[in-house]
Formats: sequence, structure tokens, C-alpha cells
Amino acid sequence: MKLTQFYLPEVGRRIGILDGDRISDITSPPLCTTMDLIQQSVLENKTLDEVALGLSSNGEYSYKSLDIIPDISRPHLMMPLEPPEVWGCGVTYKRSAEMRDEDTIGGKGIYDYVYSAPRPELFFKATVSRCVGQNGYIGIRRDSQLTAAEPELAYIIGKEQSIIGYTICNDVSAWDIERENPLYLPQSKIFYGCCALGPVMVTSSEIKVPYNLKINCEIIRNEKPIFSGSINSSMIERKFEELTDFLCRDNPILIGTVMTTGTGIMVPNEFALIPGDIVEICIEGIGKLSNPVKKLG
Ligand code: DO4
Ligand code: MG
Repeated sequence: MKLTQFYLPEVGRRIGILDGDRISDITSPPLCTTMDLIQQSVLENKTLDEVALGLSSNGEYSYKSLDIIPDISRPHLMMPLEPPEVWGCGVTYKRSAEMRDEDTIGGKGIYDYVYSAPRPELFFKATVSRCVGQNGYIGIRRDSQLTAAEPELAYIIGKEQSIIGYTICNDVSAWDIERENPLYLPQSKIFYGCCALGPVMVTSSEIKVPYNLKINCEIIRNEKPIFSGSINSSMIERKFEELTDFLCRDNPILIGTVMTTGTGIMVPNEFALIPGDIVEICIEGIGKLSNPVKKLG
């Protein structure tokens, strides 16, 4: 099942089930957000699908009509959930380890090490105030000249470290800041508009095995694709259970937390983002996450 959230003028946020091009509104107070559905599924010991299918439809919208730049006067898509936190994994694909080690100024070899070390790289990525949904603006920090898109498969953590769904994440990162010194990682990763999530959350009944999904990324500039890259999630070095296990060690992780699993598409430096670019990330079985870029400050 594909769950999403959308906004209706003068009404507010709604929960939707996407089927083909149709989004059916299943908002049923007190269940008004997808996080409410997640909490309800835990309370009732049901799957997300079971909770969602138990709610009746209050209307239908076409996905296409909602797939616009967010504007409070028009119905539009929102983030598929407001997670308590977003965490990231790093250097989970060989390409990421190789390119990061080539380009880093301080700390050569650290990426190669972490790629194969028993302990994965995990980092705090974002809170909701730093995230955007479909068509929301992703940011370039005022002090960065080399900010890149990082197209990633993300999963949503349920009770007892289970995976309850998947979404697409753009782990937008200021690579020039990260490359100067590894201790600058939080500044390269965390800022306004550093994390795009969406367009839907696909429940784990629909993606049973997440290790064979095609991931593509395009950067559009002046309406033309200037970069196109792809990877398959089969190339990932770590299993998601292992990542969650490390994340949850003596660390209180709330249900609904998003974990983004690392990028295997390393965008060459010449395609650093500039204002006006649009980043499109497609993941098989999930959809296409699209975000325009703006300079912050
Ligand atoms: O260590 C730097 C960040 C790694 C990362 O974000 C990734 O591999 O996707
Ligand atoms: Mg990343």
C-alpha cells in the first residue's frame, strides 16, 4: 500500500492512499496523520495496511493535480509522514567510499575503513523542520559552493526495530564542507531543506525485499537533464536490520523514525546544485521524488 499526505486549502492535512493516479482521502479523526496511523497500528497490534483499510474514503483526488509546488491556496502533496527524527547511514556503497576517499582533504582512508568495518557510519540527519516533501525546496547553505544531491532509499522503523515502510530520501549534503574535515560532517548534513522525503511511504507488504530496487537520479537545469545516474539497491553493503541494530543500541529511537540508507549515485562535482535546478529521484516500486533547489541566506 502507498500512503501519503496532502493539503487541502482551509481544511489542512489529509491522509491518502495512492492507487494508480487516484489518491483516496482516508482521514478519520482522531486519525489525522500517517504518524497517527503508525501509532494506531502499534496500539492495536495491526499492520499499517490493516489500519488504513479499516478507514472509509472521504473523497478522491488525482495524484497529478496534487503534484505541484506547495501553495496554501491549492491542494498539494505533503511529506508522507512527519518522522520524530531522520537518521542517515553513510558509505554503504563502494562508489561512495571510493569517491569520498579521493576527494577528502582531511582524514584520507576513513571512508574505505568504514565501508568494511563491522560498525557502520550512522549520523543524525534531520528533524521535521529541516525536511521537505514532494516539490518542496531543498537548500544550498549560504557558505557552500558544492552542495550535492544524494539519492537514497529510506525505511521507516516500527516497533521492535521492524521496518514498516519505505520512502525516497534526498540526503542533500554540502560536500565542500564535509571534504574540508570529517569533523564538519554535521554542518554538511544538517541545515534548512537538507532532507527531502516522499512522495509516498510504501508499506512493507508491498516491498518485501528491498535489495533489488532500481534507483535513478536526474538533475534538470533550464528544463534539460544535465545529469543522470543509476544504481541498484542490490549493490548496498549492509543489511537494514544491521543498521537498525546499531542505531538502536542505547539510543531511544521512536516509532516512525526514518533511516536513509546511503547513496550509491555519486554526482560528479561539475553537477553541484545551483538555484533553479530540479532534482528527480525515482525508486522502483515507490515513485518519483522531485524537488527544486534554492540558495539559503
Ligand atoms: O560520511 C559521509 C556521509 C556519507 C553519506 O551520506 C552517504 O554515503 O550517503
Ligand atoms: Mg548520504
